[in-house]
Amino acid sequence: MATFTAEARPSPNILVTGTPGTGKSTLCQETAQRLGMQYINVGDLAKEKELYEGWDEEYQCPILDEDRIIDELEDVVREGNCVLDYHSCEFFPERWFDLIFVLRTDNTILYNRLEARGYTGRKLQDNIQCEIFQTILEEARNSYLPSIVYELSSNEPEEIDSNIEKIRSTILKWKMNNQR
Ligand code: DAT
Repeated sequence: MATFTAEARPSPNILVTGTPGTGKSTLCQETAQRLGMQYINVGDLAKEKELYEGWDEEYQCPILDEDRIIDELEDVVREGNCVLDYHSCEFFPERWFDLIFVLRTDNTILYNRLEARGYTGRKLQDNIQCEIFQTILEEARNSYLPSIVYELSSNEPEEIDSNIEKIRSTILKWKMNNQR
């Protein structure tokens, strides 16, 4: 099976990131289906393979074993054409991604979505603050070339289609610039 280096993959890898509840899974599943890409939900993968290294008492959730996640995905990502979904972005190797999309949602809308998901108290407040302070956007700009980081608004269902079109055109542009 052919493998590709970061410079040579024929189709880009994209990372869709953002605060929990901004719509990553919804957008990624639809994008993967429409654009014929491989969808990887990093949180689901960790759960499925128990890629954890402890328990966070404060947030009452497992702590991701980042090294094992990277080992697990290295070969898949090397082929290109992947769409990864995760609410953080700094621990992935920079060479994995060609394009980064950060989803953004207005606070009130996000609050309602997270409340509907059963989030309460500190967990709810912290996630809302994360969005207010643009934490994930800053993390993306600090971890990758700012020129490959795109912000996408994710408030309304109609934006799912327009965001997929934006991803499609950005991929096409990447392919034109990376033709060999
Ligand atoms: P995430 O994967 O970022 O945690 P999700 O895809 O599970 O988010 O979406 C959270 C909720 O919001 C879910 O009920 C679907 C809804 N949703 C997602 N994208 C949306 C959009 N663009 N407009 C309205 N609702 C959206």
